[in-house]
Amino acid sequence: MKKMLLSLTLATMMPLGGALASDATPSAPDAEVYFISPTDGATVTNPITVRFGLKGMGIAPAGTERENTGHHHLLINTDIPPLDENIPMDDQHVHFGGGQTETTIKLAPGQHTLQLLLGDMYHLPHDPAVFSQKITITVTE
Ligand SMILES: [Cu+2]
Repeated sequence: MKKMLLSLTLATMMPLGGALASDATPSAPDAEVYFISPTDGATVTNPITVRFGLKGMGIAPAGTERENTGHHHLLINTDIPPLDENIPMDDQHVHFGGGQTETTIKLAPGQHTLQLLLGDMYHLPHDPAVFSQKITITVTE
């Protein structure tokens, strides 16, 4: 029991995620990312125009070092990836490293989820991470 208490104390004293906190780019305290369109629960047809909204921070292309900026990532039918790693780059994690604030996608008919996650110049989520609500849309054709 004594040993357990000791390790608990040590764990508490360790700066949990300390390395992450120092490596990650800080986000602005009031930063908010959201979908301008489509909206949660929307029924849409292909091609789907997705517009990204951002408050409290600015957009900068990947590789640009500027305080309180980042670029959008569109997560399609997936959850938020590990926040201490570079955001994956694949069909479900689409990067907008050019600083784009909208895109046009095609999805199979049915239900899909979309979520936005802001990444810094290295494609790493900020600390704290800035991500949107996960929305569900229905594609009819
Ligand atoms: Cu990126």
